[in-house]
Amino acid sequence: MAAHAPLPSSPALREHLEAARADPRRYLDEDELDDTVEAFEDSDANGDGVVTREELAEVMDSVSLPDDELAALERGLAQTPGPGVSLDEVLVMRALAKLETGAEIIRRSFAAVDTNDNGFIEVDELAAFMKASGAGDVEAELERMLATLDLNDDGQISLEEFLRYHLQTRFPEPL
Ligand SMILES: [Ca+2]
Ligand SMILES: [Ca+2]
Repeated sequence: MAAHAPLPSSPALREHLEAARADPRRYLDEDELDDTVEAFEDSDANGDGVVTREELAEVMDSVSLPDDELAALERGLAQTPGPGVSLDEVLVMRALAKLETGAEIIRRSFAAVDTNDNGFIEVDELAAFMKASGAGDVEAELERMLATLDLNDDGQISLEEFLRYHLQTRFPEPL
């Protein structure tokens, strides 16, 4: 059994990635949205609503774009057919990258609690984690966590359950 399957196989992540493709704005907060729009407008030298490879190369000589914004523009150019990318396409790339980064952080948090590395957070692992993080009433906390995260009621938390919960709570306008 693949204890830590690659993230793209997660149905929860896939659902969010699809939702982000359909409506990237709900995955970006106001600052991220502003930054992406600004980087796009800075790069669109002739103002025709499309950033081409040539325009991006040119702007990079004079302006230093933030890493995330540059990555979104480059990924958009790489993955979109045609001579350039639109703002909507770049917003999708920015939202996908945010989701992928978020999912990887969630996966690492899961792995840190899954100390026997079997792909599930069992009750004793959860209890140990809560004691270490200074939870007062461990029993009550355990019950609360399991009620929230253990969707299939098998008494342990799978990576999929963990991802589903945290992706849902992490984004400004979750599904
Ligand atoms: Ca475990
Ligand atoms: Ca479960």
